[in-house]
Parts: sequence; C-alpha cells; structure tokens
Amino acid sequence: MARRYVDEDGSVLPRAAAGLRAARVESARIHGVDPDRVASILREVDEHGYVILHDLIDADRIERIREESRPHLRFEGRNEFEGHRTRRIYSVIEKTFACNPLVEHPLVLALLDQILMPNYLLSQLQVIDVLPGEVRQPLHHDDAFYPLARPRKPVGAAVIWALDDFTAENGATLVYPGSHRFGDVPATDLDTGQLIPAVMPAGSALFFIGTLWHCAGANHSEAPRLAATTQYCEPWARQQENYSLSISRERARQCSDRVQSMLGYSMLFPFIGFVDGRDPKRLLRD
Ligand SMILES: O=C(O)CCC(=O)C(=O)O
Repeated sequence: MARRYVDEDGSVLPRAAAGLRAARVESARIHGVDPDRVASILREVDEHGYVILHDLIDADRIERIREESRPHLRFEGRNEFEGHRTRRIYSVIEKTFACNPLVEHPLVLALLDQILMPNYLLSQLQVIDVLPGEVRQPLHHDDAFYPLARPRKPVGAAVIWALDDFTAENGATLVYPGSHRFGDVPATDLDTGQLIPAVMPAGSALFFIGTLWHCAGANHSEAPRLAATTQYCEPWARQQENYSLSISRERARQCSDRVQSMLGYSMLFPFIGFVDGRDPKRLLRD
C-alpha cells in the first residue's frame, strides 16, 4: 500500500509537529546522555548563544586527527575570511574518517535534536590550522548567508573542537555573548570590545548557534592553533559544502548511518531531498 504523507484535510504539518515532539523527548536517552545535562546546556546556549563543553574528545582522537590532517593542510587561505595565515581542509570525509566521531558526538547530537528539525544536515566539516601571525578573522554569524531577517531562530548550529589548547594569545575563537539575539546589524556596528576568547583545553568544544557573532582570534603565539569545526543546518536549508558532489558514494558507504544521513542521504519527509521519488539512502544500499 502506498504510504500516506498527507492528512485527510491535506495537511502535513500537524503530523510533522507530532513527530518532532516525540523525537525531542526521546533524544537524550537515544544518545545515552543525561537529559538534565542537555537541558542545562541549552539554557546556557539560550542565554549567551554559546557554551564551552569540556572533555569531549580524548588525546588519541586528537592525535589521529592531527596525523591524518597533516598531509592535507597545505594551502593558506585565499581571502581574509579563510585567513591568509590559516590552512583549512575541506571535503574532509573524502580525505580522512578521523573527524567522523566529532560529527556524530552523542552530546552534540542530543543538543542539535532540540534545536533543529530531525534529519538536520552537516553543513560544513573543516580542519582549521591558524598559524602564528594570523590576524583576527572578520566577525560573522554562520547562518548569515540565508537571507532571513533577524532576530530569529538559528538555521544551524556549530561546534569548534579544540585540538590544541585554545588561549587568548593563540587565536581562540572570539565570541560575542548575547549577540544571537541581535537584529540585522552590520558587523561594522558591533563593539569588538565585547568579544571574549573561548579559552579551553584541547579536547573541549565550543558549541554555538548560527545567529551568534564570532570569529577566529589573531594568533600572537609562536605555534599553530589546530581546530576542527562541524556545522549543521536545518534539513530544509542548503548545506554550505555540496556533500552530494564532494564526498564520493564509496566514502559515504563507509560512514555510519547517521553521518550518511547528515551528508544528505536522508529526507525531510515528505518532499525534500528525494532521489527519483525515493529516500536517497537507497543509493548507498543498491
Ligand atoms: O577557527 C575559528 O576559531 C573560527 C572559524 C570560523 O568561525 C569560520 O571559519 O567560520
């Protein structure tokens, strides 16, 4: 029998809303995370726009990412946003699977489940090496390129994973607390005196929503500052990196179901993301 997506009255939304509520209630348990911890982190995110989470990844994971990133950290940025003294890896999953556990870290997923709709997508995964002498990155918020007036709910959320200790001197990400609530203001009107460095030891992560103003800090130290970033967006929004094209099916097949889904092998039922009228996950199975 054909699956029905639309109610008698032709309405899809009530069903979607019920599904969303159910997914949110169950989420923390599914990810093995304490729901009270999730609630308390979300209160902090709601108030400040960001939170620093400690001890999320261990030294072995950091070492593996460092080792497997090294051969690919070859090019310095082409503009002030990428950073002329910053090296980035794009299409990371095509080059290494070392960052996959970050993409689907249980605590991060438990938070995202409360912020975004089910089947949210990976929008960006980068390794970012800020070299000595780099200047402060231009201030921005990550969902700025979606042409939607602010203040509003975020279209996405991001994590910056400290693979080196982040210090005020070596270019720790600078955040503007509370700026997630700002209306439409140009970056030039913002008071940079309000920026706070996300100082944290390696293995920690800065979690923030797409409406928060932030940037990478200047690196005044003698050593590079290595980080990875995982950024996520609503399943109805376009991903920044076009993962359907940049990650081969062969590599996608080797990822977990969840990462596959976040790369784009998933749908926002009933009508967004299908391939030939069907769930794109079939492409990995056939
Ligand atoms: O590397 C950082 O600390 C922040 C980078 C960032 O915000 C970006 O490139 O969008």
